[in-house]
Amino acid sequence: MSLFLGLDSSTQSLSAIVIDTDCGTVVYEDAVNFGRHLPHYHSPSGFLEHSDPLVKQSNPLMWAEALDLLLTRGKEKGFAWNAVEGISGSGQQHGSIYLNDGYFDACFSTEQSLANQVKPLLSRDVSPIWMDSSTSAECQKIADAAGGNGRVAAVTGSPAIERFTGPQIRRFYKEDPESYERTARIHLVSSFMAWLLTGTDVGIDFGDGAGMNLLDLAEQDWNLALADATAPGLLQKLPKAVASDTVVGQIADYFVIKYGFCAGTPVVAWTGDNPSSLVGMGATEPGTAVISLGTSDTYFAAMQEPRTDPNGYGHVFGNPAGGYMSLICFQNGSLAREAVAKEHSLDWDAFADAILNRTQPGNEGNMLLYYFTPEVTPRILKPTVRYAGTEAFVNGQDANSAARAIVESQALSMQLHTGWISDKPSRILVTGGASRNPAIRQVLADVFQAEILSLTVNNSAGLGAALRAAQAIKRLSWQSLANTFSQPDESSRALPNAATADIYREMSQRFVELLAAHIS
Ligand code: XUL
Repeated sequence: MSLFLGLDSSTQSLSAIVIDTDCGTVVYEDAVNFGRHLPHYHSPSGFLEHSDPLVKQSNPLMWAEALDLLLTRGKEKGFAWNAVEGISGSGQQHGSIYLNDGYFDACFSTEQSLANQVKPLLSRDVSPIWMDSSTSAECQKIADAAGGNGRVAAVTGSPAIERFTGPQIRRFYKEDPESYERTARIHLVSSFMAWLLTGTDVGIDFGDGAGMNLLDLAEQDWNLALADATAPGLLQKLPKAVASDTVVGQIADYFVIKYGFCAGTPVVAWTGDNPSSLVGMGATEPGTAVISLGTSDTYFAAMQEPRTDPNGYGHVFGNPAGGYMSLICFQNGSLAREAVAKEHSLDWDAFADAILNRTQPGNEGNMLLYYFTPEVTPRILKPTVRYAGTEAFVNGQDANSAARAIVESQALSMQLHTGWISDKPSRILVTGGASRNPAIRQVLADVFQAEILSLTVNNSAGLGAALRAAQAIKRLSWQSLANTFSQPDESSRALPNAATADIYREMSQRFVELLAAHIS
């Protein structure tokens, strides 16, 4: 038996998956949902209410409390945490946590909860997360100071982007310079969680660090000019940038005493949820595209050399297995699908039935601009929802077409905005909650004219974390890990219907027109 624990701290939940690399099996899985299990944080979808729709923040104590709860649940269910030989994790990307100088002496005691002990160490009680789009002015300032967005993209893999950590740090510095001054360390969600586990000053890995507008991809270190353009003294507040397979510390005594982990259990650097998912999907070599359908929808693939999006929406991140990955993010993912399902009183079975059995590809021309919250691809700051098509559909009286419209419109937008990444893929792997829906897989197959397949394991980010721990500690090869754990679920295969190719080519053109008509 050789067990490795992967944790994933996502927007809406903290999940755990334990793999046994000797037997090639998943031996434990659990998840704490922030809205359901920690309602006192008033974050039903993982973030706090805010009067400005551009601002999206979470309480970082919620993530600390979720870690205690997840491990407590494991212990109560009789799972032996002491059998775990190594741990890694992944976090929602770009979000930042601000800590004062007490951070450097922190030593967690089992007398109190983690959240209670982290509270006095925060120099800012909220964390801006990836859904925040309030930093346009800061992006402009950083780009101007650093020699233009072309330069920022050439160095970091992305132009200055609202949700990226650098612009968020600048906004904090401008709004509350005193608290910024009191900040001794700034962590990403991923490295914050790794700090909780080890109690030591852990680094930020190249995969997640690339989502900050601060990391020089070629040098694999922080870029001084960008740090200076972002906020004064920033370089001293950033942890080290480290390779993704670095052992950043050993599990803190808190977890040994409280949950029974073995003293000395190594913790491998955490990374972003998308880079982790790339590993979990077995897609670390170029040639396989992945679509992740979660709170955000993302499209990503491994890349040998960094290539940036000519339209400025996409990103280059570090690939935890070496090299790079391209990624493009669509903010209106599952929450938009849920909003349409709720508006039309459809449960997920009825939603799938509406698409598979009650409507046809092309949907009689019905389409939806589905920007319930600001969007990053394409860049839309003002929430905009428009139904376009038949009278019944526009009047909200055609629930079946509404279900098809949200899925088709999301797929069309994804296809439109990902063409720069690679030649047309013939096979795309899908992951995330909505990838279990056969209707969504079929629409993706038809719009992309590609075979769509999901894996037997659902939590690809968590699985990627467990695989990364196993690779870093046991030095198992990526290929053998992928062959064992990242196996396609043959029953999930959706094949493209060639007869729909023309329908979607024409529809894509109309989607562009619809966007142009309503989005300035
Ligand atoms: C990627 C992005 C999102 C978050 C979601 O750039 O912003 O996919 O990582 O957790």
